[in-house]
Amino acid sequence: MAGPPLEVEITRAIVEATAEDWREIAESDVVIVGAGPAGMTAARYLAERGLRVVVFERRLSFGGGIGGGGMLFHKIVVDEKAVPILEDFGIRYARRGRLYVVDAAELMAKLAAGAIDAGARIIHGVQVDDVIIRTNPLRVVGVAVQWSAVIMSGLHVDPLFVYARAVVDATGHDAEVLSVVSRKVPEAQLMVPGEKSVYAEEAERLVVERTGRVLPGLYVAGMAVAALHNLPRMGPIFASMLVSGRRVAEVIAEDLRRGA
Ligand code: 48F
Repeated sequence: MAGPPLEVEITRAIVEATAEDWREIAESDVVIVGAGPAGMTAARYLAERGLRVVVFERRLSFGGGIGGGGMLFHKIVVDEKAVPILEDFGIRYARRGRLYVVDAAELMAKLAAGAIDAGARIIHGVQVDDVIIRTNPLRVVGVAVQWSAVIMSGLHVDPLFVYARAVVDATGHDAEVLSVVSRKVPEAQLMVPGEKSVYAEEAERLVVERTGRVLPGLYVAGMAVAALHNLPRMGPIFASMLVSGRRVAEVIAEDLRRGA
């Protein structure tokens, strides 16, 4: 018995399965913006706590700044504070003095696999271009999302909305979500001055220290922390990105548990 043509089945399978996912994504526990090292690390540690986690990544790839390695050399480094995280994800490393060298492609692939295997969804080609707020008291309760392709085309197309109990800005150097809030939500009194010049050791320490909640419902991890607090940059040492991702997951899990 002939069923529908294969082309019809292809379309139905993709559209129906996507719609099923998006029905759940629309009401998530945590939205993470950016599938760089901080975002993917956070996704894994949140998802493994049983939270419904979605990562929106505007590109069609994982890893953010990992892929470029150090000046396109295909290795990055971490220091010892990231070793337990590398172990959790099964990422191999080789010691060199006080540093550990990691293959950039392996880091990208295994961070993504770890997040997905823990239950997080990573959605590519989608850009977060606004937040959803509630006032009195002020709280971020989700994000507005749009296809990257639509934004690149310059067409005027309204976004869709994703509700979340926590939103994480893990967008890297430009702190895009925080920048939107600083521009469009004056009552948040948020300034995003941008990062300082290189001071690797201080940057590594301070990014982890300042990771956490920005406003009720809004959190920051990774290089966006440096942009928010005018911290120095550190270049291709990635330990603080991973530790910041794990740290923001701990803070969010605790806040959600307390209902904060
Ligand atoms: O830039 P990115 O890797 O941020 P990160 O996790 O790590 C920073 C390091 O890579 C490196 C460094 C430290 O060693 O200096 O730069 O803090 O990853 C950010 C991801 O977010 C995506 C972007 O494409 C990238 O993959 N992104 C940025 N803005 C948006 C976004 C947006 N508005 N919506 C969706 N994705």
